[in-house]
Amino acid sequence: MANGNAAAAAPVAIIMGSQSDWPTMKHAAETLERLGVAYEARIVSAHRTPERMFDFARAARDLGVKVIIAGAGGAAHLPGMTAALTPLPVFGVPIESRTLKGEDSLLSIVQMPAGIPVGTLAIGKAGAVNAAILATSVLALTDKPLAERLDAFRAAQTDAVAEFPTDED
Ligand code: RP5
Repeated sequence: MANGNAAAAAPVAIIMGSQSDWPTMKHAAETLERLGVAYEARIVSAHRTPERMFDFARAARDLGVKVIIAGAGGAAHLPGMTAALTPLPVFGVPIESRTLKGEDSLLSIVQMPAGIPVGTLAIGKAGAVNAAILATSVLALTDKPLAERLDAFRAAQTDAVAEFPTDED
């Protein structure tokens, strides 16, 4: 379920540009764990480890990866470059940068030229969580037990919303 070096790749790959992205991207990992979706998380920097990015992206489909979640901040090239190297669906998570609060990350990821799509999520934790749910939705198209777990996840979320507000946190 979590990180591992199994021979066959997990269906979801979570990649990020830096260790500093993990506090955000771990929310994607935790959401996949709640949904019972196997993943592998690794640091792949478009700028600092470009060869690692090329190797990962070119091999991903043949290894059995189905969906890639890519988090990056600042001049966030990782999701777009990864999408350029593989036909797998890539969901980009803009990391909330210190200087520009993630608006730099968001615009870097979302403004892809026509022909190479990156499904771009919200800045920060919400984007990481939703990337995981979206990846699960893709996998659930061809996995009935997973579709049932996703339905249960969504129903539990609905049930957890009180109808009336209280003063308690
Ligand atoms: C990007 O640069 C990473 O995705 C990260 O969000 C940002 C800053 O990286 P560090 O300087 O913290 O390693 O490539």
